[in-house]
Amino acid sequence: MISRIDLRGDALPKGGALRDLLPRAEFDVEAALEKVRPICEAVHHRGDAALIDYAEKFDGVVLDRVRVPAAALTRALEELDPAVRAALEESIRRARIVHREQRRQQHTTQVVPGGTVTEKWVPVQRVGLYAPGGRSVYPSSVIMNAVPAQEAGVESIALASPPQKEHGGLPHPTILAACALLGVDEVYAAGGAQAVAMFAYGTESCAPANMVTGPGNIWVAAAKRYFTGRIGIDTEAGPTEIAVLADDTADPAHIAADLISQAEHDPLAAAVLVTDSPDLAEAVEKELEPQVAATKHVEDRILPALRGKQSAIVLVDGLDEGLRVVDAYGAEHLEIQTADATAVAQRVRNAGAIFVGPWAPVSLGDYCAGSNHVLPTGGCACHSSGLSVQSFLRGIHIVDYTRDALAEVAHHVVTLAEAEDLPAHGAAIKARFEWKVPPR
Ligand code: HSO
Ligand code: ZN
Repeated sequence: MISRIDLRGDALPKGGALRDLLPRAEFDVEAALEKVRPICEAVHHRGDAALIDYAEKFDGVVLDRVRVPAAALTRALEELDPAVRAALEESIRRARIVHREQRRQQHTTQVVPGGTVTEKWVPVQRVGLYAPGGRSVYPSSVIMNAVPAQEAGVESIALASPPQKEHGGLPHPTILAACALLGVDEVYAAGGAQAVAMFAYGTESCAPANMVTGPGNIWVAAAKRYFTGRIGIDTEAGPTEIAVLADDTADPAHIAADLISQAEHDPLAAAVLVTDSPDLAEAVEKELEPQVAATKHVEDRILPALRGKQSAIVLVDGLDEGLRVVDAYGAEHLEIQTADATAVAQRVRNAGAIFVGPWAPVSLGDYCAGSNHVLPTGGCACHSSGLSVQSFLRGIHIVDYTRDALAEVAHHVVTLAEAEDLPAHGAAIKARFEWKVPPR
């Protein structure tokens, strides 16, 4: 059901070649870009009318407007299953606790007497959040996007989610209910690339946003790439990934369950086990069969995900080699199921989020750990972080120097300007002192 990659002995390459040996899904955002371009242009030129046309074409619904009326949010919350409501509220509460602590204080550094640089943190003014529909209706992702934006102090937050035929052209009711719980009251029934374009350009009913975040399919990822540079984005968000680094102390039933839990998202989802224990590898493989047989979404998602070239059990000689492998892979989610997992987690360099020991499965992080579940995929964990308050803040340097403080360093500025053949830069300094500052 899942392939094996044996990297024991000399099979473990040195340096960058290791990354090429590791399994990864193909997610060709570049190819999708071609299809997305005309959609974005149509929204640019025709605004709401284009959104309404695409709702009919892609979602099969005829909308008379894209903005969701406030009454629909209230109704969705009233009709929400109380147990789901309580779970969402707990998820929100925990996410707020963690994200509130991420807020940054303004900081002033005195570089020299009379010369300071202050870093001031300013929230992005308006953010568009995207929540997918269809296969992945995740109110939890609304929480993971809205909470950091709110805790960062973003003034204006809007959300878009595809209109659903079976819900009278409104986004899915649990998405609406999550918005109501979060206090996000500006909601649009728009999906895919056209929703990203709505936020990027603005339309008659939706003001343009400075930034768009949230998971989505390949069209959403392609639209984010299309608008990069014009608006801010979080990440392009490819199919989800779980990697587990485990030794012979781990419970194979837990590992199998956790691998399946992320395979359940998508046929392109990746489930990777890295272990130095051939016995554990065998036991996990044995566990997969009955556990897969006992669950849902088997044929359409779990089996293709586990059988796909993006998933594998990777055998290594020991923990050090295992760490090299997981660092080269840079998983979105990494579980450490080894002896002294806390210490091992500290040695990991590349991962979107790390889940330590037997009692912190990825599912906990998906909903209720307090951590964020919008995380870098496709190896982007090697250079990027998951969504946080920081994602919605800009650090602005405020440079404040007195005459004496500028005078002290003026000759260096002029020298560097001359070295770069930019005499006007130097002249801007000289003009202030009638150039009496002696060149040192
Ligand atoms: N594991 C997904 C997030 C999610 N799981 C939403 C359940 N619902 C990507 O981190
Ligand atoms: Zn998940």
